[in-house]
Amino acid sequence: MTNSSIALADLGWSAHFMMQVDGHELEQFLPARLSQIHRNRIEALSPQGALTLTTKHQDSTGEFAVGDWVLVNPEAQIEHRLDRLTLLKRKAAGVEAKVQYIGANIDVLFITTSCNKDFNIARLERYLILARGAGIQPVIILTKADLASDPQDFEAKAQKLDQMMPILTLDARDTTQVDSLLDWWRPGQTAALLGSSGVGKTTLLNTLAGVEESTAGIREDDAKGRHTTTARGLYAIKDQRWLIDTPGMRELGLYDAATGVEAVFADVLELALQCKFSDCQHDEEPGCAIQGAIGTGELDPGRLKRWQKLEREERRNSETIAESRERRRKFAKHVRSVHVQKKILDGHGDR
Ligand SMILES: Nc1nc2c(ncn2[C@@H]2O[C@H](COP(=O)(O)OP(=O)(O)OP(=O)(O)O)[C@@H](O)[C@H]2O)c(=O)[nH]1
Ligand SMILES: [Mg+2]
Repeated sequence: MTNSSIALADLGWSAHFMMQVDGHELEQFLPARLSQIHRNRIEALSPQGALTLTTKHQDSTGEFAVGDWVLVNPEAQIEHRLDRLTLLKRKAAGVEAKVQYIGANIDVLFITTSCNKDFNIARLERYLILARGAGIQPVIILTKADLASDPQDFEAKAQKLDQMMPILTLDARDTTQVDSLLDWWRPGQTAALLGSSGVGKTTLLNTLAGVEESTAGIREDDAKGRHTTTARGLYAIKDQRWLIDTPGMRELGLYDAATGVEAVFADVLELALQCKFSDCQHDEEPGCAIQGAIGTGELDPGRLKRWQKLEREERRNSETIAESRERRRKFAKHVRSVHVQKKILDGHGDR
């Protein structure tokens, strides 16, 4: 093995990426992993050290995600992005129907919340849908256990979502406790931290990596953070592990998440299959297995409501994003045809 191939493996390079590149390309281009995306430039890590890249032609930096593998040409431009193993995406915050990439080529998602007012089952379900939909192993991290009188209560509530779910309850500043994250994340793998502002994502990164990314105190009354981290970034952790820190999320809009919803609400879906009518609305129809399970206390009525809400939202977001993509595509086609017509009228057209 050459030095550079060792460095590539250290960065998380694997057979999945190697198979996409031929020898000729490797002579011409340098593989690199994106570590920060800005409006006009992209930071990356490579066997030749840190690089600042630009995109080719009209490619927007928004097409790329932290964690992506790319081939870089000698002009320090991104020649080509390699197919991703996994991609975390959401509906961008705000009214516009757009997709936002959270990170790519992630193996483990550390869904982070605190043992305080930030803890919210509906929000945890959303994060789990995101992870399951993307085929990424979720691990729930409950921080600030040192400040709570009843951290086990929070843990028990989270465990109800899935009996098999790994849950780590800890003080994010304590190195020994935080080392338990390493059990879920092998060398060469990439994990990402997701959660609201102030829950301790950057504190976990600092404790794990020994780096000093800035953190800040939260408001005491509602436990809300101050949005200290402003950009997603990929960082090296011990033994060739990689960690993506993200800014706190105010909202997590679902997009293209139908399989995630199905996986997280498998218990409800299984009951729905047993309803007498295939188009049962789980309201007051006779023979409704879901209402039956609510009646016996087997199913929490809140969970039915959350499932119905998420299903509606997922469908609406996916439809509006598909529609606005189609609108943009038609508009771009129109602009191109106007451009061609103008060229012909000006006498510059192909003859
Ligand atoms: N006591 C205690 N304090 C913690 C713990 N985790 C984080 N904190 C504190 O909580 C505050 C917010 O932590 P950050 O790491 O900045 O939170 P964040 O999730 O990165 O927030 P954003 O960057 O805004 O998304 C800091 O003052 C941390 O020291 C914990 O487990 N116990
Ligand atoms: Mg932070």
